Amino acid sequence: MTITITAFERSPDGGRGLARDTRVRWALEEVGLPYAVRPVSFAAMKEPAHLARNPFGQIPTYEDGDLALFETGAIVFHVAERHAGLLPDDAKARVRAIMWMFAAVNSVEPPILELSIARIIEGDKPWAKERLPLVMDRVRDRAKQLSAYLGDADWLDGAFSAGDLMMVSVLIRLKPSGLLFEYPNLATHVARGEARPAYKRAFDAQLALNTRPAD
Ligand code: GTB
Repeated sequence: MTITITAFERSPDGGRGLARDTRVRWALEEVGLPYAVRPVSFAAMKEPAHLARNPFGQIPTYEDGDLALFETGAIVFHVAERHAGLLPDDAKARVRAIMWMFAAVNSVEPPILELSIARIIEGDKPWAKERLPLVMDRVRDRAKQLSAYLGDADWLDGAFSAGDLMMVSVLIRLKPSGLLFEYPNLATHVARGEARPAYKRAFDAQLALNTRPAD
């Protein structure tokens, strides 16, 4: 059975790694699982066929036989649990890696998402100029804490894990605002993730989908 994921037919970033299918592709590449991609348009995402895969009408989704999943944290966890390479064998290290996956989506991603919304969607609102610095400060609070924790370590808890994969995927979204580069060790953490061959394959596949000629 081939794993099939959904991705933007045309991603707003032109397929440069910011959309969340990148992290699922990356996880699949890390463990060496082949997968197919079903591109979906913004309109198709809100139609019944896709809502049956994800009730929130979003990408990415994951299908393997009769199993259909949404939420990147759950998808990456599912892949990591079943295939070697993303979770340590030691029970305590394993649950710490899972803790970092949750930290990425639950503690670090929310303010970063707020920043993207404030810059892209609310940028032309009359109150945007007043709100943006507040949102940026909330991102800085989290980034500062994470940066202090990471210090000069290569990865969050010893060897590379799904925790790093999720955290790097979340931090990447701080690149367009430049905020990531205020924290050199976080920027290095992201660069270390991006340098992994599996990440490069995931990135290249997403870019290829978005730069293909129109049908
Ligand atoms: N919590 C969910 C998960 O982790 O799976 C969130 C999924 C989600 O936000 N999906 C977005 C989506 O489908 C795509 S990734 N949006 C369409 C909609 O809601 O109608 C968010 C995203 C989109 C585009 C860029 N970009 O181009 O820069 C970056 C991130």
